[in-house]
Order: sequence, then C-alpha cells, then structure tokens
Amino acid sequence: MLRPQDTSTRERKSLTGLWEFRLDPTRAGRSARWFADSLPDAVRAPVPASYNDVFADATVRDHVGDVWYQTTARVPRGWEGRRVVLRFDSATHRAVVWVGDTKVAEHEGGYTPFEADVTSLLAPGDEVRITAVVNNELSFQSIPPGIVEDTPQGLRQLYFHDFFNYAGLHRAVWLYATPTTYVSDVTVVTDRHGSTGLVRYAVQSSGDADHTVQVTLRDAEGRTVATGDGAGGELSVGDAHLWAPGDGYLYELEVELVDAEGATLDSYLQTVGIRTVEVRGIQFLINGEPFYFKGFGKHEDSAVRGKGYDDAFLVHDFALLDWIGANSFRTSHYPYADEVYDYADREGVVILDEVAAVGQNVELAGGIFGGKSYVTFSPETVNDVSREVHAQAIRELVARDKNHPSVVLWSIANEPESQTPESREYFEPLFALTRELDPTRPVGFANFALASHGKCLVSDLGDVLMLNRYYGWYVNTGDLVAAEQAWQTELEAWATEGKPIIITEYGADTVAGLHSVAPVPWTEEYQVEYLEMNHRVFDRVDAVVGEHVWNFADFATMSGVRRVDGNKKGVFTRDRRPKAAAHLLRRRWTRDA
Ligand code: BDP
Repeated sequence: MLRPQDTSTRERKSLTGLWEFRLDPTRAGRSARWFADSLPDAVRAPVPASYNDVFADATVRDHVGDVWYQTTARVPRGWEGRRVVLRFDSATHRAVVWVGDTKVAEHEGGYTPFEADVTSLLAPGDEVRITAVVNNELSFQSIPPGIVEDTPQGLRQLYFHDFFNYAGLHRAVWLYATPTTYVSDVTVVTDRHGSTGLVRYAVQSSGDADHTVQVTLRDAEGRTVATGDGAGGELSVGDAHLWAPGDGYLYELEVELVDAEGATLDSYLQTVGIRTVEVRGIQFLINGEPFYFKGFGKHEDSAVRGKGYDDAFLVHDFALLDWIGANSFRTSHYPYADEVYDYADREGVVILDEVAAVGQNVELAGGIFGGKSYVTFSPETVNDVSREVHAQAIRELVARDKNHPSVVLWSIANEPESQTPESREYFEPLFALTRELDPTRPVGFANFALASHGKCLVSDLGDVLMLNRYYGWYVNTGDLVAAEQAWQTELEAWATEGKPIIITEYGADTVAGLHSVAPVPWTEEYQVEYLEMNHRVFDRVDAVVGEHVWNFADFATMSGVRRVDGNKKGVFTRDRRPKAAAHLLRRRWTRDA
C-alpha cells in the first residue's frame, strides 16, 4: 500500500493532534450512532498515542472494549476535482470509521494501515467530521490472541504475550489527495551483476485517463541514472552505490503516469536501496557478504504515550543503536510505524520484520501468566479463522514493507507452539503464502524453548533458525556454569541443521541501580555476566549469525508476580538510560569498527 505523499501531483494533510475521545463501556455507541453527531461527553486525547496511560485513570488504562475518537478537518480548497483518501496508519486492534454519517472503512489488526476513498463524501473547503470506534479486545481469532472474560466485576482481558495491551490510534491519520488517475502500487526488487545494480519495478495504476508509465531513477545527488517506460521493467545502474548495513544509500524512483501529450498526470516517489539478501548454507548474505546481526528485540513502548509513535524516540533509539554498535533489530512483536522503516533505510540499519502473531502458545502462557489451560490449535481456539486473520496480517505486512531495503526477513510468528502436528499444519500454508508474496526474502519465526531441537516440527519450514533462549534466566536461574553447558549442547544440536542461526532473544531482568558483588539475578552485574556467558557460547558455534538481546529497553507488561513495573530485561531503562550491560555490548559490538 502506497504512502501519503507530497509530490508535484499529490498533497497530504496530517490529522494528528487532540481528538475528541471517550470510552464506551456498555458498547452503546454503535447502535446510538455516536458517529452521527458530536461525540457525547467526550474528553480530548492525543493522536498518535495509546490512550491507556495519558489519563490518570485506571478505568481508562484497563478498559476492555470500544473507545471512540472524533475530529473535524477542513478539506483543502485546492483539492477540487481530486481523489481524496482518508488513511489511518494503524488502529489497535481494529476499527470502524465514518466520514459524516457514512461508514467508510473497517479494519482488523492493530499494526498495519488502512484507507478509504472518501472523494464523494466531501467537498473541498468544507469541514468534515471523522469518527472512529477502536476496539482492543483480543480473542483466539485475533492476532495476537487473547480471551475476554465476562466477570461479575466487568470484562477482563487475558492474553498470552508479555507486553501491555496498549490500544488506540498509535500512528498518524491522514487526508490525502491524488489525481483521479493515479499510481496505486509500486513494487521494486533489486539485484546486482558485478558492479551493475538492477532495479526491477512493477507499477499499478487506476483511473480513466489514458496514460503510460514512465520511471526515472535518481541517485542521492538527484542525478538521473536510469529511465524506463511501461508498467514494468528493469533498470540498470552502472557502478551502483549499494545499500548496505551502515551505509543507507538510497536512490529515488519517480513513477509518473503520463498522458498522450506528455503531461504528468501523477507522480509518486519511491526510495530504492539496491541490495541483495540470500541464505547460503549457514550464512546470511547481504550483497554477497556474510552478515552478523548485532542488536535487539525492541518494542514500541515509552512512558505516557505507550505505543504511540514519537519522532523524538525514533531518532533517539536509533542514536542509541548507533552508540552501542548495533546494526539491526527485530520489530518484536508486530509491524512498527512506517517512519521506523524509513529511518532504518536511511541509517543502514537491518530489520527482521515481524507480524503480530505472538502468544499462539497457551501452554507457555498458562505457566508464565497463571492463566487457565487451553489447547493452542483446535476448532475452539486458534483455528482456520485465526489462520486466515494471520494470513491477512502477513499480506498486509508484505504489501506495506516490501520496498524497504532495511527489511531482510519476514518473521511470521513469535514463540508459537511448534512441537505439535497441529502447529505444523497451521504454519505450513503460512510459510508458503509468505514466499509466494515475496520470493526474495528469507522467512522464519522465533522458536520457543519448549520446542527444542528434535521436538520442533516447524523450524525446517524456515530459511533461518531463530531461537529465543533464556539459559541462566528462566532455566538454570543464577547458575551460569550449568546454563553455559546446557545452552552449548542445545545450540550444537541446532547447528547440525545446516542453517544460519540468529539468537533472536536472550536476556535477564535487571533492576537499574541494583548491584551486588556476587552475580545475583536482577542485578546489573548479573546481566553483564549472563550476556558474557551467552557470547562465549555463540562465539563457539559457527552457524550463529546473529545475536539480538532481549530487550533494547524496559517495557510495560500486564501485572504479574514475575513483573515489577514491567519487563526489566532492557539494556536501557524505559527512559533510555544505559545499564552496565550497555557498556559491555558497546565494547563487543564496536570492537571491529
Ligand atoms: C519471550 C517472549 C518475549 C518476552 C520474553 C520474556 O518472546 O515477548 O518478553 O520472553 O519473558 O518468551 O522476557
């Protein structure tokens, strides 16, 4: 799905700011048609932000069900005769949207954009009312899954993943205008032959006007390096400046729709990083060079705004990644805001891009979160309907992120049950789908400790083995000697598979400022020794091609006896101050720099 842009033929108007907002605990608003007028009894809430923590009110924080957002916007007068689109960069976890009294969009899934052509509903110069009902309920048919319990005290949301169920309008909302004949999709795939870069492109367009497609590829200085005609083709770039980790060199492809007189009907700008990605034997190659992933599993998480996108945190987090010597991260456990990928493209930071399928493992959750016991994959729990929701989430992820050079792998789940025949049956078509949607990137999923080597029935479907392991934390707690041996044994077993292994999680909860002479769990010293132990193990196994510490920063979770004010496995605190482990990682990750 294309982004809203300002180009010679397109304009966009951001609708971020304070919106009218209210909870709907009795789910009255839909039948009472709250969209049809000013939202009754509303307060003001920021967009983008999770609504949960901005009010000093536990009722808002723990609300289960519908909330309503409403704003009014003036349609620019210059948009006469244009196609006007309303776009939400996300609504967590689902939304219905009205313009005036007319329902224009409905979307399932909290982390990908959706939009509606609203041209016929507005007149340039007029003010228009935009209303969204956003629902945060998780069920076995949502990604991620959960269970809403109807208790005498009200609805209670249970879920099987370890981050707070933040909800609301987490990202920008836009009105944008395009010509009525317009570019509707662009796909770019890059390759190289010797020093020549190849850019294969495919353009889709819509609208009535006769047109042809012209493309112009410019380098970072704006010089034209190749041109092409037609809706698809291949451009050659002599002596190409490749996109590479640490060198986010970008070309720009201008896609134009041109009429018979040669006038430009529409112009869309697509950044292009020329690079290749390939798994060969136990290596992960970027531009034919073995790549070693150094970095983190992250979260979109910060105080007050929750999962709300924030430019300052974006720039700061990338500055910290650079400071510490990280070259990559995983968008655990859901697709992040578009801006994150744009920034990674420009900074030359590598991304493992993950869909929001986290917690399809109720056995694990039962143990960790004290929930009831369920069977993960069954007609009553994660079933065919869930799989279609999951498939759609993968389609939307690939459609949104396919052109980002930073994205080098699709991660289609985090720690699902994967040791049962039912899990294999569930995942086989999803791997096939992802490869069909994008044959150019490896596909994987983050494997969970219970599905250890020899037990996991899904890992062989992936191109890369992605392991989340907590030897020395959840097992062998405090005993790093035993942990080192057990970890080494398991890793050597995985190495016999002949595939590259990325350690996608390893980490220890650490309270910043807690110290001890002896390496006692929860202290900063223990986190350091824990990481050092892991690194010794990784360095002894050739198939290990990457290490992503869990987590970049402390983050909010649901309450529980194992969580003190959230998950403390951050190498940085929630407000991004380094723990001692940050200095250790910086030494390790910058030593060859
Ligand atoms: C793994 C999960 C991650 C958790 C982490 C932990 O993938 O989401 O936060 O463990 O327990 O199981 O800290």
